[in-house]
Amino acid sequence: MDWEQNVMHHIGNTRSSSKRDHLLHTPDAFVRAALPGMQKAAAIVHAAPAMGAAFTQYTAEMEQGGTLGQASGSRFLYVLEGSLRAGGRGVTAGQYVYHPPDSGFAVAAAQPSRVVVIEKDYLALPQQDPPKLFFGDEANVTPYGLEGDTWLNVRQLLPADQAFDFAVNTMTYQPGATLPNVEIHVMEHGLLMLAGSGIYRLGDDWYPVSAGDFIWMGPYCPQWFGALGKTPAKYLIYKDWNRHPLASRGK
Ligand code: UGY
Ligand code: MN
Repeated sequence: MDWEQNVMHHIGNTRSSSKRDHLLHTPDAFVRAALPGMQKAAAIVHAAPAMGAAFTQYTAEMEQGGTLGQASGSRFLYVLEGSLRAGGRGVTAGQYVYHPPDSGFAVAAAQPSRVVVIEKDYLALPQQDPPKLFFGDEANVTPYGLEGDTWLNVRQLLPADQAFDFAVNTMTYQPGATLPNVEIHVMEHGLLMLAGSGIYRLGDDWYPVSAGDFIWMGPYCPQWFGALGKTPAKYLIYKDWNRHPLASRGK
C-alpha cells in the first residue's frame, strides 16, 4: 500500500459518493464477493436493484480457469483484460457477447481476465422474438461523431434492432471535448471509465473521474461530461433503450 492510499484509508476518505439518483463508485471503495456459481472469480457489484437500478452491472475478476455462474435474465459481457471462452468461442479484450434470456452458456477465463457483466430482465416486444446470440468486436464498429462533433466518437456495440431492450456504447472524447448539453432523460446509465479523465456533472454535484471509476445515473439524473488531460477519455455506457416508458409496468 503506498503512502497516498494509506492516508486515504486511514482518514476515512473516498471519492465515491452515493446519492438518491447517482453513484460514483471508485476503486478504493470496491468490495469483492463471489456470486452463485462463480469459481475462481469474484464480482464487484456496481449497480443493482438494491440501490434503485433496474439492471445489474458488475466487474468480474477471474483467475485462469475461473467461471461465471448462470445469468439472471439477458446478459452482456465486454472483456476489459484477458480472454474468455464463451458460447464455444474465444472473446478477448475489446470483444463482447450478448445472449438473450434463458439461453445462458458456460463462461470460463482462458487466462486471468477482467470482464464487464451487465444483466437485465428482458422486456419483450409484442409479437417479436428476443434478439439472438450476438458476438462483436469494438474494433469493427464504425464510430460517429455525437451530433456531428468529431471530437466525441460514439461506437454503438449492439445492432440497431428494436428487439434489444438496452444499448451499450463506447464514447471517446478528445481532450477538451464535452457533451453538448446537460442531459436529463428517462433512461438510466451504468458507466465504466476505460481511459483518461474528466469532470462528470451528476445532479447538482461535479466529480473528477478517471479510468477505473464506475458511475450509475438513475432516470432523470442531470448529467454532463467534459474531458480533461492530454489523452482521450473513454467510457463504456449502458442505457435501457427501445421500450415505451410504461413497458416495465406490463403496458
Ligand atoms: O447516450 C447517452 O444518453 C449519453 N450521451 N449519456 C452520457 O454520456 N451521459
Ligand atoms: Mn445520457
